[in-house]
Amino acid sequence: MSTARIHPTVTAAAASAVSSRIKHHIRLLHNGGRRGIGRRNLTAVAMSAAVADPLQVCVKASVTVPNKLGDCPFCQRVLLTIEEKHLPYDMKLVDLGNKPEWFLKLNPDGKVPVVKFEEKWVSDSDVITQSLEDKFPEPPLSTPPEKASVGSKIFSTFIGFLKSKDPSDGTEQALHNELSAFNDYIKENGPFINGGKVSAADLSLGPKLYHMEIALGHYKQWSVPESLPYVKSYMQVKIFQIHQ
Ligand SMILES: N[C@@H](CCC(=O)N[C@@H](CS)C(=O)NCC(=O)O)C(=O)O
Repeated sequence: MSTARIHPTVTAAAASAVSSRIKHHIRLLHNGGRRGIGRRNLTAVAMSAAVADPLQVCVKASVTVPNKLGDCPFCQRVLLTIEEKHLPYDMKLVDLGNKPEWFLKLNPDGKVPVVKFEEKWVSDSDVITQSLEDKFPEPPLSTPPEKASVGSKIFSTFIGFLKSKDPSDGTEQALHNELSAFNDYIKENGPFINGGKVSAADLSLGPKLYHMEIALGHYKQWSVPESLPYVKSYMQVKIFQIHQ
């Protein structure tokens, strides 16, 4: 496994924090057997479990590769949060193209991710990650309110550009503007949104940036411009790649 390229001017403290996280994830990868942890109902054994029973987590199954996690930034956000909190979990892969009865029974909306907390299935990644923070406060992952909205418009502008059929309608420029603002922010304040430590805002944004590049690469032959090196480095942090 290659070493993560974090930030062109990453500090020693940040590098060491990330490297211990990478070691943690390497252990998870070995437990999972391969990148992407692709076994149904896999129990991810974390290093310092704070709960006795694994959390039950339903996530999207890949549409192309059997028994592999699918492309869902909301599911990835939840899994990354659980892993950052070193909680054990059972991952149940759901075929969203043919939703099984057992899944529709526990979540009639039919959406993933869903997580079981105290016998109750909870949906929506915002609600789930907040519940994880409340129930398992260590390590704390909250992003300070004044930084919580950093990068928050990138996903909607990406969707605008993805859906656009008119190359001159300004949607590509709108996305570029948001990414450029994020590039400047990380250059000044990084390597993460809250400085040296990963926080909830990164765990939400990282998977979305990954999906942005995959989708726009596929449909528009677009990739993050070389002129935004801090965005590129941010996307390559290993913690975001564990469930890709
Ligand atoms: N706001 C929700 C969005 C979840 C969502 O849209 N999940 C998609 C997969 S990426 C889904 O379950 N789609 C299935 C469907 O709509 O039938 C969250 O943050 O969890």
